[in-house]
Amino acid sequence: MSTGFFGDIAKIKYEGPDSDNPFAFKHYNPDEVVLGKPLKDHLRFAVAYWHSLAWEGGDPFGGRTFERPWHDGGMDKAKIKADVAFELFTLLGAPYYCFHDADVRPEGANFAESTKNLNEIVDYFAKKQEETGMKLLWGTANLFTHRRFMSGASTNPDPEVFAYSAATIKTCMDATMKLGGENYVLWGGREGYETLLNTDMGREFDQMARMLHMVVEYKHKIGFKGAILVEPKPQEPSKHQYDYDVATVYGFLQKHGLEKEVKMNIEQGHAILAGHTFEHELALARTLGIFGSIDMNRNDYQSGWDTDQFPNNVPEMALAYLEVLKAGGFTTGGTNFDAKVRRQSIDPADLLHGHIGGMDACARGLKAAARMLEDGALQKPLDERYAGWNSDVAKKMLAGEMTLSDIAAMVEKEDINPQPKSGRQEYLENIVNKYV
Ligand code: XLS
Ligand code: NI
Ligand code: NI
Repeated sequence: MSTGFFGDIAKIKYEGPDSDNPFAFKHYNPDEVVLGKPLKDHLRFAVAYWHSLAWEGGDPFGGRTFERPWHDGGMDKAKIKADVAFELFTLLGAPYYCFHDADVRPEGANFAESTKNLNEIVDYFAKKQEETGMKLLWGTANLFTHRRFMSGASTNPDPEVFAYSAATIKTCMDATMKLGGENYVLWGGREGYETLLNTDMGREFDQMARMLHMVVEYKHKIGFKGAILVEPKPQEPSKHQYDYDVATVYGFLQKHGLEKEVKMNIEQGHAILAGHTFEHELALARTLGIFGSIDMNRNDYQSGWDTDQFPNNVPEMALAYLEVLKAGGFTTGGTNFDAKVRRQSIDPADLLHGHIGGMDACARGLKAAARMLEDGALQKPLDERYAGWNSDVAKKMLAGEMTLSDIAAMVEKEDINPQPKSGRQEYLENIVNKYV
């Protein structure tokens, strides 16, 4: 039975690029086969519960702009929210969703009551998943909104907050496991600091490492088959977020012997805030063997905060999906729209427009990436650029078979005099443009 929230809007179908129907896909045909696999299995789209269902449209200067029938309520309203959520996923043919505990259940008077509320909703979700065929891409714990977390979760100076956080993560991992979730995500919302005047950074790192070790231990204990993913972000809400970017998190994982256990959930907007491109973060994770999943959105390039807009920049997305494809594609991961409609976009239909546009843009990006890959459009020039390394002497240098002195003697004897070659950036940019 429909809630009526989306009126008479029917399931979104693919109608092709010539369609003028705003409630149709122009580029995302879920069954279209690309590189031997249907688009839906390449992209593995997920809707983020927090932005589309829980967020109320507030900003620092004003509160709620969205009037939703489930706001301000207890369990009954949480179930109405769930009904509408699964309608949204179904209309889009998502086929995945992601959530934090706090998005889906009312906060209880204490930990036990919050857990009871969560478990009741999890049972409700389980039924809805069965009815609709929707699946959980990942679950996570919100350890940043409630005031108890204002000074951090695992990195809090108060061990009681550490304990509360550990307990909450356990319940969220249980919930994720029960719903067949394919990953469990840790974004360190308030794991960072505002001022060193009140912060012992070394101690906080140790606390964070202990928590991550316990998460990994618990994953194995309960037999969770999904991936544990850390989501880097450089700033906001803390001035100095510890999980700054992929490189920083990798160093942390390696120091604590966790680099084989934990992978990355990489978000476009967070990459931009860190002063990187999205494809940089993806390429680095691929190179380090820790690529997991993506949070797809876009940041306003003029703002210094995480604007979480729906993505629409196809050339950028093509380069991002090229990295995903080079990493072998998603295994447990997927494309989670960690994106929200703007606060003036108050109609239920706007939720659909945001996702339809995002899904179409992703499909265009992925298809362009696949064609570039098939043609070796960027790989061939890259191979040419490094071709010198195929020579015997170059291989010897890399294999550690020559010392600095050997090399110096060789350069002198053979009068080696390198001549610069063009990096051809504009030529390469034109190739990308041809494919998008
Ligand atoms: C916030 C993060 C958050 C995570 C999940 O900026 O992107 O939404 O994805 O906690
Ligand atoms: Ni995110
Ligand atoms: Ni974010």
